[in-house]
Amino acid sequence: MGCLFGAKLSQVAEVTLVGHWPAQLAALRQNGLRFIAPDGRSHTIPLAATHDPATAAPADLALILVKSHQTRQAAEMARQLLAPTGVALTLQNGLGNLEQLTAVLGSNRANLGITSEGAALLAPGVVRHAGTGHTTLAEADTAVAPQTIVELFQAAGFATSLAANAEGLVWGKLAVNAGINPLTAVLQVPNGFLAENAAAQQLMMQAAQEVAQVAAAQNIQLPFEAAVQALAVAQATAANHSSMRQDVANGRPTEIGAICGAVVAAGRRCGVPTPVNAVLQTAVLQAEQGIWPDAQTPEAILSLLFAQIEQAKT
Ligand code: KPL
Repeated sequence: MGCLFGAKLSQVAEVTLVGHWPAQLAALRQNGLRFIAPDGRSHTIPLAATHDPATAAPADLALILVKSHQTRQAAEMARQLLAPTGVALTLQNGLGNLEQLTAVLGSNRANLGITSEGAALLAPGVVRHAGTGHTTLAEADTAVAPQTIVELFQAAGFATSLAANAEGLVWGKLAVNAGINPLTAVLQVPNGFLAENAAAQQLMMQAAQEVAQVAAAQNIQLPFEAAVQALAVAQATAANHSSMRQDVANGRPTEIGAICGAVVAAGRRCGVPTPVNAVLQTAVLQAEQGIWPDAQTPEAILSLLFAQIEQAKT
């Protein structure tokens, strides 16, 4: 996602990609970024890339697109590269990212949004814009006005708007991610499978619905009906491989803790049972460690998950 946003924003702003992965930094420095558009056409974009945040200072905007377990470190890097009036914006999945940015930068220098843009890194320095989506930023009283960032994103070609209900936005995206990401990771299927297979669809919608119940118990209003939206996103991104599926396939830690883990913890705090999210969390943790049996068919894995959920309810 960092490469996608960096590539498109570089048409309208000065952009530096900041990261730690040596192969990616080397490829970007040597060859630039190869950008493959949704229609399959590709071109190369020269982009500055560094591991040292100080070389990107002083920046007006730090777009935070790391995995949620790297947010704290990214916040420290943002502190080094931002101008005193610069703002960090998280478009990450999961709960708790804005809080971590705010702890380091202060509330008038951190904001959040959500995006349904899809991207896949095919190789170091090669990104595919897998599907166009919509980006929504929260209204906030920050040093750089959210509207200014909306206009920047729009100029770069991202459909972007502002919304007042920041918590609703995050919990809405959380519901979609809890519905789609763990199941695609455990079943190793593209998002569209969850819309086509009746059992998978049922489980996806139950997981999203649980998130909505936990949100409702905290008086957080979702901007849509969670289960319906999860289905709509699975259909709209049918050919995509979710970020969590890509993480499991590549042996990387996933964001399950900030997604289902955060839902289970919040559910416990407000007395809402979350057996579906709890079972999906365990299943993804097992998949991360390669314990989940690859040889099983999606149908067999789904039956097992349903049985585990029934057990978790008792
Ligand atoms: O946010 C996503 C992700 O993969 O992390 C969705 C919306 C599920 C798209 O794949």
